[in-house]
Amino acid sequence: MTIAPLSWTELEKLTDFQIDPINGPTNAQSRLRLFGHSESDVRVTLYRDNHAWCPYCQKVWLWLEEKQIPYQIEKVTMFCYGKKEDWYKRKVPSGMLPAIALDGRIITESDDILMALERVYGSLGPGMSDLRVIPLRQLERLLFRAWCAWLCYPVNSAREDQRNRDQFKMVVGKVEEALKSTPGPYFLEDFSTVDVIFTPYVERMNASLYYYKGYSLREENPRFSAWFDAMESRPTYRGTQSDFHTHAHDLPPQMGGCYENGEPQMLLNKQRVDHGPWFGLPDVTYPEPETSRSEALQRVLKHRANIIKVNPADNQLFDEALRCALTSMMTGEKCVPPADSDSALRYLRDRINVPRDMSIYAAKRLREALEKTAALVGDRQGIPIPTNHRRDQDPTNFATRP
Ligand SMILES: N[C@@H](CCC(=O)N[C@@H](CS)C(=O)NCC(=O)O)C(=O)O
Repeated sequence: MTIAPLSWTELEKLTDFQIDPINGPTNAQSRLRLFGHSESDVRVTLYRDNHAWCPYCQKVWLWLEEKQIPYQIEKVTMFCYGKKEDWYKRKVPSGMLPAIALDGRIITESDDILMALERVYGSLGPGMSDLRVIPLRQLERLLFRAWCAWLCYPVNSAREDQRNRDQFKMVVGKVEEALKSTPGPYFLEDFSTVDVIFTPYVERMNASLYYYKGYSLREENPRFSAWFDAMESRPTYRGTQSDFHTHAHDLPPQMGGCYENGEPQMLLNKQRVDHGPWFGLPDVTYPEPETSRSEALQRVLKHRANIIKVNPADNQLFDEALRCALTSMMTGEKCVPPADSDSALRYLRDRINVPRDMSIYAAKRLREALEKTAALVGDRQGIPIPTNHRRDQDPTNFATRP
């Protein structure tokens, strides 16, 4: 059946999605986390990026969430998204993230931050300087370097690409061995700081190698696969988790380029991450929550004025097209958008950022609805996502610092 787009007021009635940003599960929108404590217990401020993209910020964020330390959050713009805030440069002249203020003292460098936090709050399992942890921290850096060597440099031949792949897989083999040496899915007997340290880049490796090299880290390595599954059983990790689309397009400006190898599997993977279907990609395996659609709707409703303003299409045309996509997402019925709105709908499809905007399944639902609705009127893509900056995502166009 085909139906007419619902009005904004009618759409508002279809969602009651709510989170408790202060004491509820981990999420990217929080500015204060108390875990049942009172505000006077807050001794830590975490300065992290607006887009929940920065991997070193994710490391500190996840640690604070796991330890349930009361803290507040200040969001800062990364260079590739827009202008770094002057107030932050006065605190941290390099502008680098993350930083924390601990009892008013600024600390930078994610490892130093974790060590300083350990001194005050105790460690998460064995600490950063523990003899079991140090070699695993070194292994994480080895894996990181092998990943960069494969992903971030152009090669002259398929043989060179294969050599970099072999080198990366050799280090992955070492990580698999490390994971195999304990009975459970984590690096040590129990979940610990080591898992936190591996998380940000392993998540980015999984996404970027799938997209740029046709290699599925999570599917091709049984211990990694079990580790990812175990991580996804933790609400803390779920709250910080991103999706393949976000990482595939956030990484190039930050890493100074990501290079495709053009192999058939890579081309298939890229097509799927960019154009769907997004369900079934190995970026998530836990079951979809029942609230994914109402979460996506609630997030769009909250930011709809800015979403419409930054879209290159005419505001009225896109307003109607967007309501069509949301109507279809919520009712399951086809809703034909105005003619020529296909590229505008796909512009938004390509700019949903996980977890900044919404959780991974909510984003899949919204991408799917935007794509299906766009396909009813045409096959024009949106303006391509830039690869050397992401000022199309400049936070000043969306939310401003209170
Ligand atoms: N070694 C540092 C690295 C931090 C780092 O590279 N941060 C990047 C973001 S992931 C940054 O702040 N870049 C400046 C910017 O993009 O604004 C750490 O562990 O904290």
